[in-house]
Amino acid sequence: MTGKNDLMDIFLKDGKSLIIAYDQGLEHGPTSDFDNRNVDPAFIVEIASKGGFNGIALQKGVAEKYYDGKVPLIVKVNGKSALSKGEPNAKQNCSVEYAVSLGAKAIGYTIYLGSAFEADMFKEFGRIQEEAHERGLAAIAWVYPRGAAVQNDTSKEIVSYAARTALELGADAAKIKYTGDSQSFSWAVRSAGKVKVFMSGGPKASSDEAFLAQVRGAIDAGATGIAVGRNVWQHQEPVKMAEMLRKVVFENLQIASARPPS
Ligand code: FBP
Repeated sequence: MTGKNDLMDIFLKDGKSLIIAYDQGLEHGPTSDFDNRNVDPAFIVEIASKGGFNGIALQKGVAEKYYDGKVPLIVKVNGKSALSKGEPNAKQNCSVEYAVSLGAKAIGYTIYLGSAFEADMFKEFGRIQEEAHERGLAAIAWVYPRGAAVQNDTSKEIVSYAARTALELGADAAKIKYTGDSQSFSWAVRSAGKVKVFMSGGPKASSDEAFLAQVRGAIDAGATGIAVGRNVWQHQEPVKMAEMLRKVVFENLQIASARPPS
């Protein structure tokens, strides 16, 4: 019998993976994240294939209108806006069936671990995960500890708890924030067991080197890869950034060797 983990194979190359995320239009709004280039979804869809990404994560509306079928699709089936305040909650906005019709090979779902509404998200993800597996799709959980109960969402303890939650709830992959160093992140990877761990990007880093150091640390910790947005598509040369990322993730190069000579 093949394991459910095989559902992630389409997103992997030699066991590693680079995923580009572009759901920030809903999560953050077209404000400081965007400029004249990257507000256009077509720009990101093109980077996904030109940059050699192994997956692209989109909300259903963007997938409907812009997805070109060149890179395996993850449809985010829940989300929330930055305008909603208080304890975070994100409800399903796209069925698994509809995600399949758009060409999805996985669904993405955000769980705000620690939120007053975590039980609702656990329940909804549980149903969606089962349906996704029945239809041959992987279930990727964005597990973001958040809400009044969470003091530090990048501490070793909290990020590891996020990783473990993904395993306990049946995710095939977990997208989690970086803890800041490789050693502590390795405990999160260990806690995730057979769940594939992807490092989330966060706001654009101060330099290429600073971002590559995070990626290097995550890979050294045993992560399968990264699932990032702004650090790629806000970059002046996104395809060049993707090339540097491929060198770290797939060729296992150190930062100095991954960067082009200046
Ligand atoms: P970035 O690499 O741009 O941080 O994107 C990763 C991501 O998980 C997106 O998929 C999502 O829109 C965003 O972060 C959510 O960010 P947050 O909830 O932390 O503001």
